Amino acid sequence: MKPITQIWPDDLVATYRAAGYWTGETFPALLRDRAARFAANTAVRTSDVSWTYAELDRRAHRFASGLMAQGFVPGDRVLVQMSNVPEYMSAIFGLFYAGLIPVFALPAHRRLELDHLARGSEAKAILTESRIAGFDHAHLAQSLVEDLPGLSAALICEAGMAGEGLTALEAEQGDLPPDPNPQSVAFLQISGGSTGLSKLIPRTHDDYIYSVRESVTICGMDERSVFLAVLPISHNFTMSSPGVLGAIYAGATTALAPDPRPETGFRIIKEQGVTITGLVPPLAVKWIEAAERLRPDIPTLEVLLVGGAKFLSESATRVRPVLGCTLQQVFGMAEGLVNYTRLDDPEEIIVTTQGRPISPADEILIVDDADQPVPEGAAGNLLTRGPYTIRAYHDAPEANAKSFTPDGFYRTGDVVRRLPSGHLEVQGRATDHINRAGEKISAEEVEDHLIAHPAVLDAVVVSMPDHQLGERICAFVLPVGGQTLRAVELRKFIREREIAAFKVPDEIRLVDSLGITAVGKINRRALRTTLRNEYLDEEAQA
Ligand code: AMP
Ligand code: DBH
Repeated sequence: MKPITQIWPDDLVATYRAAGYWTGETFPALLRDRAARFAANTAVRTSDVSWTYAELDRRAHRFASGLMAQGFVPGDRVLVQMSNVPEYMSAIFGLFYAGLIPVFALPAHRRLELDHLARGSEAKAILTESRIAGFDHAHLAQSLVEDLPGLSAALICEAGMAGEGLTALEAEQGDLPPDPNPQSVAFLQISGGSTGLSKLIPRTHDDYIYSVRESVTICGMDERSVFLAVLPISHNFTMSSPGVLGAIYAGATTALAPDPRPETGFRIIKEQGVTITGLVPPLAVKWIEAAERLRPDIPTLEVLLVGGAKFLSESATRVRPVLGCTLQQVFGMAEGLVNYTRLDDPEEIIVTTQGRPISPADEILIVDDADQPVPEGAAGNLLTRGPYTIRAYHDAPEANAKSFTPDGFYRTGDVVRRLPSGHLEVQGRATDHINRAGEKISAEEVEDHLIAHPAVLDAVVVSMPDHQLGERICAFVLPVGGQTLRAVELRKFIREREIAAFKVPDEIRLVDSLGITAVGKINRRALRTTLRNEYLDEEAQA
């Protein structure tokens, strides 16, 4: 097995420790400590489950013991594909207690993505639910175990068992391994990916817990808070900004939304006294529109975080008057850097910016395409380095050479402008991914799927503005000469490739030419821009 590491230069490690950013806390120690301090507080609550911290600790311990009894040893990687169910919380802490390394997949992922993540992380097992949103994940997990030599077990959480879905995998609480080194990798997050398939993001106990701890303070959470997880629970936003791990850090309660509809959200907020939640912009707009109609009774809601994609100020200004809570914009990335507007920022800043970094040690560079700083206040490429931003993806030398500068700055791919107050305004991005309602999709990955069709000579995938989603996926497809090809047929072909549904193009345009002969791989970037602009001009004239 390739070791999974994340290494900062020695002098920075010393600085981050001395400054108190890295405190040596680890995830297993965190839950143990909270279970001792807040034993009787409610950790997780849904309509049919209510677990105290003591109960969550007990369940995590039993699950860890079950994993150890099955022969898993510290350092083994486990692909986790779960939805917003209470068992998710006992599962991930059970993995931490057993010293295993979770690899976080999304519920929307299908065979192709799971295969890629399992191989890349050398996962020994996949942990999933028997069904999520009607899809048979148990079957898929079993067939991956059959096909992948290193993947030896499908661990299935039975769906709809009122919190008892993992019971069959548990064992009597036995001894657990010693706590890990805080600088070791706690888990692998996944990148939205601008080139090809997702990359693996190793996050350490020290670095991640720092970002979670500061997020708790910045978002005003404490043990009386009730956090509602609406977006997929394993997404970095829902996990850490301040998310379900922030709730654990604070000794607060996590409530779980089975679906993201505003009606569901409003009901749970009322029933559970939710104080804080997070949404992507298109959902936030839906919630605002629904609230105008339904006038929900949600006085406990204090903070609504919105992030994952740009939240337009026209919508942002409606949050406080309509939902009666403070908007907190959050601009983050699974690779690290997270920016928040502060709860006491002037309303003007809250509605027009995407916040400022968590840490005084977050270094921000805004540069032109030659990596030279742009004048203060001008838009440029955002590069960053700091106490919770990774230095490298796992086992990806080529991607690392592109995504990091020689002195360790991460190239975010985002184009931003900085205000004198330090707040950032996201202007757009320099890389070719599509941000479809907060889901990041690599243009190149979708192009590769299209080109795999025998009647497709070439394809170019671009983002198009979309009133509801923010952006949608548009594919320009050049058929092989003389072949007839229909968009519906191609769409069906893509679906059958067993990829996440959010990657299937929303629009397929068959063209006679892609504008340039012999496209090759030389300048697809320029081609994407040209095609997109031509299309937008045509639309504007129509
Ligand atoms: P990922 O690398 O998949 O975690 O996605 C992170 C990316 O999402 C960022 O680099 C931005 O492109 C985008 N993003 C996240 N939050 C915001 C936001 N509030 N406004 C604009 N873009 C955002
Ligand atoms: O989009 C993201 O990846 C994101 C958004 C908000 C994120 O990782 C985060 C907050 O932590």
